[in-house]
Amino acid sequence: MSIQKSRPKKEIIKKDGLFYHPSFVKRSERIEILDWLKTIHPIWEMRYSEHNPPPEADEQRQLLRPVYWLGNWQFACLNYYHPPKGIHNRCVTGEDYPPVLKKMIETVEGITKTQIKKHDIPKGWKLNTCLINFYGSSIDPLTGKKNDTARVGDHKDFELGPVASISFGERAFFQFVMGKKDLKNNVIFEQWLDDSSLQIFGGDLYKDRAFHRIQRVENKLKNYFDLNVTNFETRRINFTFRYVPAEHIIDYHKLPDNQQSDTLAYMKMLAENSLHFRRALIKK
Ligand SMILES: O=C(O)CCC(=O)C(=O)O
Repeated sequence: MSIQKSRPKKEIIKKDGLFYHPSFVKRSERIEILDWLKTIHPIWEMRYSEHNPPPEADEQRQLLRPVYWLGNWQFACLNYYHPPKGIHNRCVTGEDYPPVLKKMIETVEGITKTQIKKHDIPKGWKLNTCLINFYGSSIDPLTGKKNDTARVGDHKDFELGPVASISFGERAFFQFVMGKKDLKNNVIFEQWLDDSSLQIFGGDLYKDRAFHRIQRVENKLKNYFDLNVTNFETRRINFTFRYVPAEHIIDYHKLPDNQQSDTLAYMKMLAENSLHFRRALIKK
């Protein structure tokens, strides 16, 4: 008798500090979100800039993927929001959530309050910041050669309180790891993130002490998203929702001159397709 191999069953996961629903997003919401995604123009950012050059251990490099931020934009060259010390001049006022996300995130905030311990949710916490990551392969415009960059190395999300993540497209293999990057067997939990799934994590272990990473994204469906990203084949999209206190979100024209100068080219790129960023550039 042959043993049939099957994919692991998609299951709801509930742990102290971690919640996962494999099919949280409704079909109609999925359609609406994917339609809205066609209206935005993600950008490629460089990690460093003129006034924030690479430290000795690093070098100037492009991020592995195009991104888009909602709520506020954390430009990579401004070093991202990093409390307790790195809180000023890092989060630039961004566009609002489209109605479908606004509504969905209210539900997610409600779920978070039932799944994450009260003392792990800061006062005033709300998921007012969203990073949209586009995973796939960059395509060399001259040769057509593809380079699969669908992964994220060990890192923490430093925004305070729980984060919530919604995924579309191919499955991603997600791990929580402890300690130094190259330690073997340091994985404390791993799981696949499915199309239309919701993952929430918070608290001392998964949010504060563990790092997390995406090891790989499957490439089985060969069904790529049709989006405004050139020379890139997108097979997974992830929305990560976080909390930044309103007092740490600043309008572009209030950034110090050096930071305005380092991000001006990105603001102009965004302004080409966004009224919000056009207005931000003319405001004095
Ligand atoms: O793509 C994912 O599921 C995780 C993304 C992530 O770790 C991040 O945006 O910080």
